[in-house]
Amino acid sequence: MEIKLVKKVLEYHDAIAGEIREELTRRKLYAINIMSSPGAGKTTLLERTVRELVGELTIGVVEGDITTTNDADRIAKQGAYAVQVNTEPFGGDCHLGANMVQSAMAELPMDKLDLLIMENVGNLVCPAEFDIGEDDKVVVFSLTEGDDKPLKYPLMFRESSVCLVNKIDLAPYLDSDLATVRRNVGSVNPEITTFEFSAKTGEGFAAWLDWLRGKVKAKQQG
Ligand SMILES: Nc1nc2c(ncn2[C@@H]2O[C@H](COP(=O)(O)OP(=O)(O)O)[C@@H](O)[C@H]2O)c(=O)[nH]1
Ligand SMILES: [Mg+2]
Repeated sequence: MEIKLVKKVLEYHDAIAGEIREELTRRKLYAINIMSSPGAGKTTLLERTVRELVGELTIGVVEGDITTTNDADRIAKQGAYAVQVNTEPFGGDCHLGANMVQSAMAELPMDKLDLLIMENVGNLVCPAEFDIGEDDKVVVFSLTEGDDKPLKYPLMFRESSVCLVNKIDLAPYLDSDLATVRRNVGSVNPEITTFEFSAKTGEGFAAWLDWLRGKVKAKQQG
């Protein structure tokens, strides 16, 4: 009986993720799901992404956090449409669910958007397990977390198409080194596309923006 119930809940979520994906296909709108542990720099890199692309692309951001509207406030200041989802009323979930994303999309001017970004709740485990209708999952991994984390939390790195290695400005002060990070990320997912940058200083950021532009264009033309 219990197993049946769990299966039904998962089927319900997957069905909604399917509806989101259909809507995005119909709109030719590219969407990414950004995941990481808390504090890896998701919002900081999104602030810079929006700031650098504003005027070129119209961006909608769904912000997931257990509580507060801090991140949506930060993103809206940079010129994107931002909606905050708080998971506290859903029992303090540690990840965004497709139902939450669908509700948030109803608050966004979907007709205007060229790019949809979902910032997941900070957690290196659970968000990787839930489909929220995105085109690509993107994992952010900062050097301050220690270079062994891809080995310890492999699912998120396996599920993601892209790994954004952040906080490279701090490399001189840390034991983590980029060569080990590259090796560990690659050993868990040899197919993953990796960009290394500092969301704070902007070093290395241009290649990520170019990749994103290419994906938006490919979906619009596809
Ligand atoms: N030195 C440095 N700090 C960063 C960088 N990116 C983010 N931070 C800092 O890391 C902290 C957490 O960033 P935030 O974007 O809120 O992380 P999130 O929880 O993943 O959204 C903040 O104090 C940021 O200023 C970076 O590239 N270099
Ligand atoms: Mg954040």
